[in-house]
Amino acid sequence: MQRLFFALLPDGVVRKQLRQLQKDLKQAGGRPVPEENLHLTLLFLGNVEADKMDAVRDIVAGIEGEPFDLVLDTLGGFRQNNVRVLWVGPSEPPPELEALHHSLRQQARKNGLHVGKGTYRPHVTLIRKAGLRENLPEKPNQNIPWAASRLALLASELLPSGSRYRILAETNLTEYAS
Ligand code: 2AM
Repeated sequence: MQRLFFALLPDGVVRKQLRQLQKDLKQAGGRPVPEENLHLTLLFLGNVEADKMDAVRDIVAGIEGEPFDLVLDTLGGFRQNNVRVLWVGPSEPPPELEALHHSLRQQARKNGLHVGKGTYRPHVTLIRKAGLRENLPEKPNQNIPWAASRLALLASELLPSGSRYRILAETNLTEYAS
């Protein structure tokens, strides 16, 4: 059994900007997500049994699509398992992102995986155990433009020190030849 999710992984430039944003939000306190863990979840699968692993990897291998642009321009917060989480996300998620989420969801369902019903709220978690949202700005100092192309299947291990993620499969969205 492994705890799995599909995510977009930021390139070096976006990662640096996210790091900067974490520093800009120091007043929120809490625990910044380590740089290597920064990601945007496409679909959370939760615990998946070993006999489903091949199917899940195949979903990644079968993904087709071109890179697309999104802009991280909104800060938000929510409670998760009684812990306050602070995130940055796109105020206008591009249709390609929604389409990718729905396609992954459909394929996961087809393979008998349990996917929750909640609305998809694309975001990059920046800080866990953060302070009150009211003290925080609504927008980052600078918008973060992201040409998303790197998609991965990740396994999450919950350790006392925090989560550790391992990339199990990865694919790159590439431009179609014209
Ligand atoms: P979070 O960053 O908002 O905590 C690995 O845990 C990834 O899956 C994280 O991006 C986490 O979101 C997300 N995640 C964890 N539990 C989830 C759930 N029940 N529904 C949707 N996403 C979840």
